[in-house]
Amino acid sequence: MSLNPTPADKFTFGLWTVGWQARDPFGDATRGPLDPVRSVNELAARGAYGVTFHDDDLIPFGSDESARAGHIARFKKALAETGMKIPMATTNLFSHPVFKDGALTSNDRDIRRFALRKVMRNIDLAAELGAQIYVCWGGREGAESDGAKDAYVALERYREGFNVLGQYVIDKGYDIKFAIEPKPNEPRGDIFLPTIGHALAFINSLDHPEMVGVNPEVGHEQMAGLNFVHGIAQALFHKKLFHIDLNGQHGPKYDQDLVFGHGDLKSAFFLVDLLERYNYAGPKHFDYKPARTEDDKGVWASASANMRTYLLLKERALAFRSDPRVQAAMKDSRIDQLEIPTMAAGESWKDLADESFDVDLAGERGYGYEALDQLALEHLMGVGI
Ligand code: DIG
Ligand code: MN
Ligand code: MN
Repeated sequence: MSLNPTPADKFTFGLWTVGWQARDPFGDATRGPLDPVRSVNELAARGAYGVTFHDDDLIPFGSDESARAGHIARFKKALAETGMKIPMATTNLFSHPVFKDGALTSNDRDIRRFALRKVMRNIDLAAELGAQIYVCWGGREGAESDGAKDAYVALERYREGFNVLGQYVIDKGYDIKFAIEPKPNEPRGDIFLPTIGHALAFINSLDHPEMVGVNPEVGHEQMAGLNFVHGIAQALFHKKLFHIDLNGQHGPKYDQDLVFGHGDLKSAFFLVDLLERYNYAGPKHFDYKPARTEDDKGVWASASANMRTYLLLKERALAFRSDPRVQAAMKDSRIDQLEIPTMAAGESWKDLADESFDVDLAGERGYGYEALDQLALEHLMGVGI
């Protein structure tokens, strides 16, 4: 298996990732602005499939119509020259001070209406560039104090916003679905729809739930102390994994947006194993930040590192599952037994009565998970089989 990324691997990057100038709450930018055209060319040269963008990444906020047209034209030319795709787009509803109390859930109705106009404008551009997924990360939809926001009412406004945008896409005839990106906190003290579970429940309340899925990000679930592999399994279970943000995180702390695999590597291993086994066909999108310490050379090394790590883990996961020792260990763990329905065809609860079962004997059974986990670790470490 080749470790050189190609467009067939469907690796994509947000313009805001390699373009992050590394400004943080405690320090100024350490890198200059990055031309989106250069990002397209550099990522294409490294085997990426496409790029994604917020409206403001491509068209600086407040640009007039002619400047806007110029930015778009240059970008389109670079896409045509490289063959790079735009599978996903999204809106920046979090940088401008106008959104400091939220966008779709701001207490101020005129700001909520402005936010909807901003999203609709960029949905038009997304459709024009062929994007089929529109991500909605509500970074500012939340509060620092429970007195500031009635969360119940905020969810009503949030639902209203999604219903309006869904109707817009339907009326325009766009082939676009929405993907909600959960995050528990940062930049708000608490963000609404904080995890995959909250988002999945919320989607059921919408007018067109079939148009809305999730875009889970590795670090965001792990910031909440949750198991990302389980979260993705549930998103797949509900057929709502419309997109994914891959990166790294070292557990519950600020959002690190590390290179994919540079946080919890074992979780990344089992994530790639799950995505590949369940034939996730969407873009493998990296939403990460090159460390503030890096110069231009470091930025591009980090971009390649994301893709190389995914391919290495894919190769290791395949070796793990085809290892006869692993297959034997999984048999010992009776992993295949979980796939057998608990009830036989035609059975009902009535058939559960007076079944002979020795609870103490059953309680003595071992599952052999330690040996299986060690094999996974050794495959991850590249220990020869
Ligand atoms: C942060 O994780 C968010 C924003 O960067 C963007 O709106 C979204 C797109 O993947 N991820
Ligand atoms: Mn993040
Ligand atoms: Mn993200």
